[in-house]
Amino acid sequence: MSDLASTASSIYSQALGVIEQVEPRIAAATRAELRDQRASLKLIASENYASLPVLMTMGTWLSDKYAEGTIGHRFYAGCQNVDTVEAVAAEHARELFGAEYAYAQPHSGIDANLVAYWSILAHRVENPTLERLGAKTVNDLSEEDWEALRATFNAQRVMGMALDAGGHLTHGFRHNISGKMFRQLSYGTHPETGLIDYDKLRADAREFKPLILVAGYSAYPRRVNFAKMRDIADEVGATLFVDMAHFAGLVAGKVFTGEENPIPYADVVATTTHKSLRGPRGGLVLATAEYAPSVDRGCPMVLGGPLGHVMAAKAVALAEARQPAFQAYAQAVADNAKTLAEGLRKRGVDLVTGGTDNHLVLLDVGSFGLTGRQAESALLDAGIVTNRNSVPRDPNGAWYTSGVRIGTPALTSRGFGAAEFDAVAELITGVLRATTPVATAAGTPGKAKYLLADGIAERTRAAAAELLDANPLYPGLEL
Ligand code: DSN
Repeated sequence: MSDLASTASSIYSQALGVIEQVEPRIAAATRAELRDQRASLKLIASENYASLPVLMTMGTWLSDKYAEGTIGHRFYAGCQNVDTVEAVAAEHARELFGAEYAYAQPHSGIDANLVAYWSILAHRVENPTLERLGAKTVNDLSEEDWEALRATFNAQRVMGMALDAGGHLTHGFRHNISGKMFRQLSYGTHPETGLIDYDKLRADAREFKPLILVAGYSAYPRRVNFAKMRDIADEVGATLFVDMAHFAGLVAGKVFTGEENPIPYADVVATTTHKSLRGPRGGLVLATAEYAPSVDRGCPMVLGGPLGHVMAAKAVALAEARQPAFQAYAQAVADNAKTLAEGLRKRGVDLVTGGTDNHLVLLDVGSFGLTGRQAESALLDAGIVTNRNSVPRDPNGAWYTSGVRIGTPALTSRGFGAAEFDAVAELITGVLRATTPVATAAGTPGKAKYLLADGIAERTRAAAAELLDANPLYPGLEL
């Protein structure tokens, strides 16, 4: 057993023993989660396994300190250690991504996106209004001017990727506060190629004239050309905001370089830290020096008190991501996604855009006669954890869907390579072929119920166990 595994075994065994004394159900659920994660093929494109040092860093008394405000400028006394933690996390983020400014406080990806939006509104709308009216802060405005400014916020326009093309709810959709804050126009993908249609996007942007052009996705299996996005934003006077929550690890690992690296092109970039970046659950905002003062107002403008223990874990994860091994990991994530896509394609599975050049693959399961929900559930029965997802122009809507999204970051962290991912493609195809939809009482195909052929779940779990046992999660950690 390695020194780290032996230390972690001892720390976690003792800690869970202590927790057990207070609330045994929580100790049991924590142990069960490790068992479940060890025993399943985790293919959710947005999940990963943080390292033991990252996990350990989250369990400390840094959690107990209030530190609203920003480094060196807090609303509470005694924040010197949280200042250090936040400064180290921000320094690693700036160095890793080559960004002018980094803000480590956001608690999640949605929070990071909200900080980004409000900082852009502050920079583009609020600050010029204050200047025009000769006011220092919004408190100096008359009731009338304040109401006028509030109405101006709400009249701003955002253009982002359509949800069924792979965009995220926070890119201006009605089910998210971003859709209530802004008027929104979506850009989709080309009906034949499935790729972003930059010419159409440019033409639509000329008409719509957004304040903010959002680039980024959570279910688009291809790379984005951020130089083209910058050009379009400049042409219409928009701020370019990139949501790289999904692919931050590929940027950090230098798989996305040149025009595929958003940092040199965007004004503001937001990300999560727990997906391909493999850190703790949380968010991060990067910005140019021009936008930095507005981003720095994120707490308390949008965010509650920063989570010192999580910012500390972000610093540890970002330090890990600056090591050469992380570049090898990120390249393997992309290579494995190609292998997985090819393995599925050659076995007859329809893939949106025909393949991938990032970390995710989007299966269209319509040709199996299944909805995404049926496929997701059948795969789960067989120990394969995925999530259903809309495909472009999805006939089954956003709840049942026609797609399943799978990604390689987590299993690549376990050490899976080309042979393992080809075997995973075989297992997925086998389960989809062995699943039949159950008709409703009226005789029409149901969208939720399904039947899995006898024995397939057990056989798939057994085959998966061989792959998983050969690539253990937290090897040597015993509880
Ligand atoms: N939940 C993330 C994902 O799965 O893509 C985005 O919010």
